[in-house]
Amino acid sequence: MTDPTSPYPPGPYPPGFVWGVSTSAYQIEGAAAKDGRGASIWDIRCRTQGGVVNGDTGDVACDHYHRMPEDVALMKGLGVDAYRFSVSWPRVLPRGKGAVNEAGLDFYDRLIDRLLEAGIEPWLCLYHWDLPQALQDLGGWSARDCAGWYADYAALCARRYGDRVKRWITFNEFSVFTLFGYAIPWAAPGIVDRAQHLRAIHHVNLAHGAGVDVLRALVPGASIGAIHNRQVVIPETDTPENRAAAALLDEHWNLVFCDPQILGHYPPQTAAAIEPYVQPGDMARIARPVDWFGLNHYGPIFAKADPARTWGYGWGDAPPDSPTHGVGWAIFPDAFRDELLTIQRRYRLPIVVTENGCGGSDTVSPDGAVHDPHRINYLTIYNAAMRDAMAQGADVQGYFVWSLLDNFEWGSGYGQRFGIVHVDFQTLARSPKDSARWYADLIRSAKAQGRLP
Ligand code: PSG
Repeated sequence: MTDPTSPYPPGPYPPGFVWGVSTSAYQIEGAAAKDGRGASIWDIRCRTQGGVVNGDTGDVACDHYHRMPEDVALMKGLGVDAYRFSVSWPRVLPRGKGAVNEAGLDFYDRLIDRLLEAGIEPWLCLYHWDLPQALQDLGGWSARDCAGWYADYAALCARRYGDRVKRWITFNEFSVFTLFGYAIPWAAPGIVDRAQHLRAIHHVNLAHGAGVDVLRALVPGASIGAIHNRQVVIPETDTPENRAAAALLDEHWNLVFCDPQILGHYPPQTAAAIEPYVQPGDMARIARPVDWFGLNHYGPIFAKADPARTWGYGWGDAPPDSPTHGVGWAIFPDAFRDELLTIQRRYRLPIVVTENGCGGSDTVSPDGAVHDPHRINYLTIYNAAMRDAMAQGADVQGYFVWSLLDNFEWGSGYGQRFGIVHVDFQTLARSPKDSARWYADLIRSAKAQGRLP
């Protein structure tokens, strides 16, 4: 159904629509011990028995640290407008605070300059999960001081890069790294503790608010966003226990960051539980105005009651008849359209889709190419769903594919490939998949349609 009053009728993408690709530091850079980089909680997680499938690590990853010029050239070939990357906190501040690492800072200078030369706008994310281990040793996000350490790190980056970088992101996927880091141990630091989980939620929210203030003060003309993963939470089967499980997971997954940051309050169940850690004035410190809402979306998630788990819920399975990704995530584009419309109505901010993509186990064919029709299909139907949402009034201003390159897929190691460019992890050779050519074509035709005759 098209809303005739919508500013974005179906058809051309709106002028200025940003097409991009996303990556994150630990997943692609490698060079983990190079040029003075400190250890992050993920370096430690990778060395913990059972932390990552296969014992894979990000020590080498895509070796982007040494192959950055080639990767920027690949992006230029795709015709993207923008590149979202993250800065590795322990690369620029090896102990998390105090002495800076000039060689680390210099790497991002070179990356930013290269991008600008190629006509690609840098979108800088300050935190994509790689907390310096030295700060974890002081309590990490469950320590209230961590918000201050984060603000100092944000100020360092703002002063260094703010002359060239205008698009800033405080955090990537707050709920994934807090829930999986502190309650369901699928990510670093792998702690299982309700109180530490609640404290981490609140302190990360405080860090976000402090980060927004720092960026506003130090970067003239900054456009600041935060990135939220949101997926509708569906009870695996419709029982009262599973409904209760889904309601609490919905708070932890979809609401405990967006609501305080944008609406100024915690959702009901969390508000009661988190109260002991909230000090007077905190809610105002958290709810600092941002310029746009970053959405990472893949598919719906399913919840079931699981009394053995920290919060009494666990991950359920997608219905047996539903199509899934290689990673097992349900393919359900209507939920993406609905999510965009929900965000528009609830938070009233411009939206940028900062991640959307499809995992699998792509291989190089005898003809030397990587054929990934499943990914092209996924991206096609998700783009159509996004345009539907735009036609119905969602103010979507950009779209970034996750990911430019196959990379270190956290706890799944290198087995799950999300790239539109294939990486051979033996030789580190890059080869664009069919989906890369498809994406370049989409960008070209979207821009051509947007042009006046
Ligand atoms: C996203 C969504 C779910 C779990 C993990 C992520 N989910 O729906 O259960 S992580 C997210 C992240 C990026 C990853 C990418 C693919 O920001 O670093 O590589 O998605 O997992």
